Amino acid sequence: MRILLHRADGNTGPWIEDFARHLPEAQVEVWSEEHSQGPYDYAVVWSPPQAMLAQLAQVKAIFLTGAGVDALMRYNDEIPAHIPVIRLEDAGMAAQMAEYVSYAVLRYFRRLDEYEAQSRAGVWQPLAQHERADFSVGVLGMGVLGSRVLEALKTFGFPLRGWSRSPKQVEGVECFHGMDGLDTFLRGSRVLVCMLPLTPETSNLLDRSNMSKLPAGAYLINVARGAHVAEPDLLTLIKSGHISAATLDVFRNEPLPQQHPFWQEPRITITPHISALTLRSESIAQMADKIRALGAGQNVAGVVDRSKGY
Ligand code: NDP
Ligand code: OXD
Repeated sequence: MRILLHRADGNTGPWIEDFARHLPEAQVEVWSEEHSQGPYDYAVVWSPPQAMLAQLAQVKAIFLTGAGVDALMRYNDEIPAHIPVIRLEDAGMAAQMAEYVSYAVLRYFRRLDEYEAQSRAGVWQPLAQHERADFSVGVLGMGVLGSRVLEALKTFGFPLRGWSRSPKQVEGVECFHGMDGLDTFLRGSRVLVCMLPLTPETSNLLDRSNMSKLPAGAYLINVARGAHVAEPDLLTLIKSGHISAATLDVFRNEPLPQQHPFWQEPRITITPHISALTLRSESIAQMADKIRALGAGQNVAGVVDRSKGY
C-alpha cells in the first residue's frame, strides 16, 4: 500500500515514523512535484498545492489532517466525485476546543479580561459580577466539536443554545436551525461561539447585520475560520461598544499581518490558530483504522459531503 503525504511545514519525518507504528504495511512517500510517481492508494494532506492535484485525482481516498475541509474544497471540481474525502473527527481536538472555549467564556464571565487591564495599570477595583442567568452562550455549529464544547459548558450553568443546519434535540441546550432560526438564536446569545465549517453558506455569516442582532455588550469567540467574520464590521461594533470584546483564534490571512488593526485593539484577544491542534499520533491512529476498514470493504465515518462542503 502506497500513501502520498504532503505537509506544508515540511516536517514529514515524525509523520512517517508514526505511520510506520500504526500502519506498518504502508509505504509512506513525501510528495514532490518532480519525483512523485503514482498511482498511490491514499493521500494524506491538509492544504495541498495545485501541482499535487493530478496525483490526488488517482487515489482511493484522500485523508485530511484537520477537521475543517475548506482548504481542499477549493479544488472540489477538480477532484473526481467518486474519491472520498475523509476528515478528522475529534482525534483529540474536541477536548482542546472544550478547554479553549470554556476558558474564554469564563474569562469574560468573571471579567478577568478587565482585571488583566486593571492589573497592568496598577488599579485595585472590584467590578460588578455578571449575572449567570443573563450570560447565555450560543454555539454556531453543533457538530463533533461544537457539541463537545456545549457539553463542557453545561458544568457552569449558563443558559446554552446551539445552531445547526438540521434540527437537533440536546438536553440542556435550546436548539435552533437553519436561516429561519438564526435571528432568534443570535438575539439571545450574550456570548457567541463560532464553530462552523467554512462553506459558501457560512462565509461572512458574521457581518454587521448579523452581529448587530446580538444583545448589547455581547462577546464573540471565533475558533472556526477567519472568513466567517467580516473583520471591519467586527472592529466597528467593538469600537461602538455593541460587542464588548472578542477572542479570535482564526483570521482571513494567517499569520495575521503585523499591520492588521486587530493587533491594536485591546478588546481583541488573538491566538495563532491553536484552539485545537492536530495531534499527530491520535490522527494517524484514526486514519490507519479507517484505511483498514476501507480495505475490508467497510464504510467509514467522517466522509465529507462534497455537495454541502463539510
Ligand atoms: P462538523 O462537520 O462535525 O460540524 C459542523 C456543524 O456546523 C454541524 O452541526 C452543522 O450542522 C453545522 N453547519 C454547517 N453548515 C451550516 C449552515 N449552513 N447552517 C447552520 N449550521 C451549519 O465539524 P467539526 O465540529 O468537526 O468542526 C467544525 C469546524 O471547526 C471545522 O470545520 C473547522 O473550521 C473548525 N476547526 C478549527 C480548529 C482550530 O484550531 N481553530 C481546529 C479544528 C476545527 P448539521 O449538524 O445540521 O450538519
Ligand atoms: C482544523 C484546523 O480544521 O486545524 O483541523 O483548523
